[in-house]
Amino acid sequence: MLNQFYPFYKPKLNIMMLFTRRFFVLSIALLLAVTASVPVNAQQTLNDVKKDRGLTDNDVLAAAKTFMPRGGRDEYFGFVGTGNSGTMIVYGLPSMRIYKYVGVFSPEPWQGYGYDDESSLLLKKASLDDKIDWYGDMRYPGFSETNGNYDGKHLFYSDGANSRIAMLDLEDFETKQVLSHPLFLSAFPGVAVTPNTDWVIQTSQFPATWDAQSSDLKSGITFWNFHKVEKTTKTGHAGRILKEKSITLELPPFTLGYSDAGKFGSDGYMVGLASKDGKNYVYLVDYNKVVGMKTKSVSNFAVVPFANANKDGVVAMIQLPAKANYVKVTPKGKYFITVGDETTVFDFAKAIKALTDKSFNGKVDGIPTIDAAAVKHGSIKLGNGVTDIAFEYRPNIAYASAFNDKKVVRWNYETLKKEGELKLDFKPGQLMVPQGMSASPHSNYLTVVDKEGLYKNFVSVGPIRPSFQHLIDISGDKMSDLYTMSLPQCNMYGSVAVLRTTIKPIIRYPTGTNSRTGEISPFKTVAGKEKIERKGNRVHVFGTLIRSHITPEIVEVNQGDIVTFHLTNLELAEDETHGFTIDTYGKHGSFEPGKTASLTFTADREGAFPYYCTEFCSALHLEMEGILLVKPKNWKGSKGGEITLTKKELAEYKKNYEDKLKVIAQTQDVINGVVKWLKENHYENYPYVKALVQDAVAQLNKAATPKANYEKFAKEGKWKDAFLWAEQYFQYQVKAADAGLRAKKLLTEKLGSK
Ligand SMILES: [Cu+2]
Repeated sequence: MLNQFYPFYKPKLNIMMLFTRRFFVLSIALLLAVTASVPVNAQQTLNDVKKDRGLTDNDVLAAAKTFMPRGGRDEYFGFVGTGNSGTMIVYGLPSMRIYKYVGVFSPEPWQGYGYDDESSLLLKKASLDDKIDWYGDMRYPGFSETNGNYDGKHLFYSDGANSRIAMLDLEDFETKQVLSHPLFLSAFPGVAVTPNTDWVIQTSQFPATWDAQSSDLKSGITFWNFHKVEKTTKTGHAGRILKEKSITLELPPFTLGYSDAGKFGSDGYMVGLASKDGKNYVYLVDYNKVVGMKTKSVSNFAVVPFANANKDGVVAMIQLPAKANYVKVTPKGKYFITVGDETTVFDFAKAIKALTDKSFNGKVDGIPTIDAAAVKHGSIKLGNGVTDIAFEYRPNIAYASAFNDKKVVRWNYETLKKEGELKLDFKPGQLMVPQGMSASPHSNYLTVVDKEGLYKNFVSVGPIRPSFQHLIDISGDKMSDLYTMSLPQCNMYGSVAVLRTTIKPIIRYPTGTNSRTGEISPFKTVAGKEKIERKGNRVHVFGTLIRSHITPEIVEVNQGDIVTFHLTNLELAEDETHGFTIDTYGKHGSFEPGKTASLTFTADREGAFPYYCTEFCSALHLEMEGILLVKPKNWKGSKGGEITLTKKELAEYKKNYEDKLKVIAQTQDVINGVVKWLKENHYENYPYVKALVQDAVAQLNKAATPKANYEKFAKEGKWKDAFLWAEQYFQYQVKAADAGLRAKKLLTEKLGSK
């Protein structure tokens, strides 16, 4: 019908629909044929496999320790920042399976992050020039805490390259906030979180100017104020960083490094690394005092001037004998440990007392210094090239990675004695024990970063290689290297992990949710309310997505119109995400069940542009398509009117129509049979089956209009139109039958498993 009015539109919809189903059947057949042609070994015993593959008992033991049987669940969720990629990897321990990449500082097309309007706005707001920064430098994540323990709610990241801070909600594993730092041009790519997540601490890295008015180089520590329950939304708690309540402590120009917050007895204090003129320090800050001090506004941000803070003795430096890579606070807050070839354990209480009593022995760049010897618990040489430490659940036990010695050392920071070591065949870097930076380190596992990926058993994938990390079993006296995980698109540094059961992710959004705000979108659209609104050259399409249909199927606009597709995924079922793209228009969205998102673009090219679902969602997934018709500028339309069909053509259409009615009747019999069976077996008692049946009914409800149309055109003797509408009706019927049959299959399984 359309091609009569738009000669530039090539009709493909109905023909394609028939073709794609055949194609689907064909590909399944091909797949089966290929599978069948793979040579299959005879039944093997474990010993056969060991012999065939040259595996030792230790190899098999290591495999058994990390193997996740079907239906099994990992004990921990691990989170790794990908460095320059600006995304985060979610993986499981001990299986080391990657579950998800989440866009944080960079656009990520799979979830439409930085592509749909909602997430583009979030990223644009955090950019200095209203453009999206296309990369990041994210190294050390911070977990939200309650009483010093990871509470599984939020993750925080600092972007060292573009001075941004991000907050993720683990309810749906999405980024909710990205803020641009108003003062720092250079930020350290890690954060520290205080024991109740009142403050997320981000420091500057290289000294820089803060505003155009001043050429003074400065450094600083920002205490981002975090509210756990900023607003109650449909989906839950929705904590937020509040910029207007955040404070920066101004410092003289030092290069700042890794920092950590005190706990329990040292709660209210933080420590961090600083260096200047070849000298190395650990600094101590009484932040409870800082956040209560008088501030001045710089670039609309509250700043505590250094002069004020120094006068009140809230900051001090302790000089270190050599460069340190990290400073970490022990789980119960008793010590802070600076990590390097000389690893030094400082007594937190003594350091606090020295700061409070102003027991200083000098000054560096105006900052008072505390004598290291007076506040030191002791120091230990753990190896050559000591890079990092991690704490575990046994009291006072920590691990250290000795890069040059290729070993991990187990040691006691109370007694300052080594307790064991594991020789490795690679140079170990950063370390992580699940919940290791919280008050309750948990696990029998230690992960070790390997930057080099040079081992004999890795295939070469070109000059740039993935990052690697090893999983080490630390449960017994004898440690063992269990598994090597590759992390693609990642230059890995630090990571965190938490007990999986601490995190309670949602399954679907309440229908119409803007996932970035947690609120119901004003563009939410429900079934039957789909519409296209036009005001001048501004076009809003309010559409819906449900297996296996995109409504509306045809959108007509004029060249130059500004068009927004507001789409809502109506699925009630689990894991029924639909993707959406318009061919060659550079737009992609991901629509998880219940989500509403918008895609805006200027329709600047004329033609017929198919749009379709990009996420495989059912056997009829390929039929989730429609077409955007962009009418050329100055298009006047054709002369119009029905093209006259010859008698023979008309007779052919009549026959096609009548044949189609027979197929429709047969399909209806199938549907009726399925419905009868489902009712007899009380499908309504099984929520997931019930959701599938609701989806099927929704498809059938859509079929009322095509039915009225084909009956009307048949009465008028317009057999071509009658046939095309009957075909349309059949499409809905097939989709309903598909959902119904899946419901039947699922219910059969459920009944069988009883
Ligand atoms: Cu789909």
